[in-house]
This record gives sequence, C-alpha cells and structure tokens, in this order.
Amino acid sequence: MSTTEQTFIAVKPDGVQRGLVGKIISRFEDRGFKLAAIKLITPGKAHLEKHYADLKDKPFFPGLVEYMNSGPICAMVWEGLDAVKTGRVLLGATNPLASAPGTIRGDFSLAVGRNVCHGSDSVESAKKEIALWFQEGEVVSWESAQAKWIYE
Ligand code: IDP
Ligand code: MG
Repeated sequence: MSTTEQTFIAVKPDGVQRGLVGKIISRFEDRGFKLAAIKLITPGKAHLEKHYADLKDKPFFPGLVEYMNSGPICAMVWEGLDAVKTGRVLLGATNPLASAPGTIRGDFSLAVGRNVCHGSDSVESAKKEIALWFQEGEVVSWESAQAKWIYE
C-alpha cells in the first residue's frame, strides 16, 4: 500500500449515457485521490474481450462484451493510498442490489449487467489494465498541491 498506488477505473457506457461521469469523478476527487489519466474511448470488441479475458467462460460474457461495446467508456487512472481496494469500496458490490447506499453502484444502479462502473480488483490487475487501456505518456505524473493536507 503506498500513496502512489494506481487503479484503473472506468465509467461504462450506461454511466456515460446517463450523465454520471462528473458524479463518479467527484467521488474519487472528494475522497482525496489524484487523477493520473482520463479519456473517452470506444476501444472495440477485441480490446474488451481482452479486458474481461478472466470471465470468458462465464455465461454472461457475450452480453457483457456487447454492453461494454455499446457506447463510449470514460477510462481513468486514479492514484493514492490504497487506491485499488478503496476504489472498489467507492464502487460498491458487483451486484448493485448488494451495494451499500453511498457507493456509486448503490446510489446509481440496480442491475448487475448495468452497474455503471469498473474498478481493478488487485494491484496486479490494475497494472495490466492500465497498460491495456493507456499508452505510455497518457498516464501523467504530477504533484498535487493538496497532497500535504491529505497525507500525514
Ligand atoms: P466487478 O466489475 O465488480 O469486478 P466481475 O465479477 O469482474 O465484477 O464482473 C465484471 C462485470 O461483469 C460486472 O461488473 C458486471 O457488469 C458483469 N457481470 C458480473 N456478473 C454478472 C452476471 O451474473 N450477469 C450479468 N453481468 C454480470
Ligand atoms: Mg472484475
């Protein structure tokens, strides 16, 4: 766990269509995380199949890829203390019906197949996902003026 830990967070096509990009960004900014990369992207089926390769044998896989391919995605890298695990806490449980109120999924969604956001599930998968979604140079290293008020 370090203050430079990075996680890959994405607003899925339903979140973009529903105008939730700003609200989701605010959750991460408000908590004290630092934005390191952001772009709106429609990466195509092959890229999305790679992103969800671990789930390729699940019955919902074709529907999942179709859903993710249905419109632009807002892809981001967020950085900060325990960014991967705490990022998942901000997102809420995979199934929105089990997501606590106050989480993104718990506040903005109902169905597991339309759960508005993605977040890496480990530091290792975060590294893989960031490398898949962003080119070198797109992830920006910068010093936040707020850092000394957020960290001891
Ligand atoms: P996660 O997004 O919370 O990490 P994963 O198990 O990695 O959850 O599943 C990836 C995505 O696949 C979920 O966010 C959700 O959109 C979709 N998904 C997971 N389980 C189901 C299901 O049972 N039916 C339909 N879609 C599902
Ligand atoms: Mg996952």
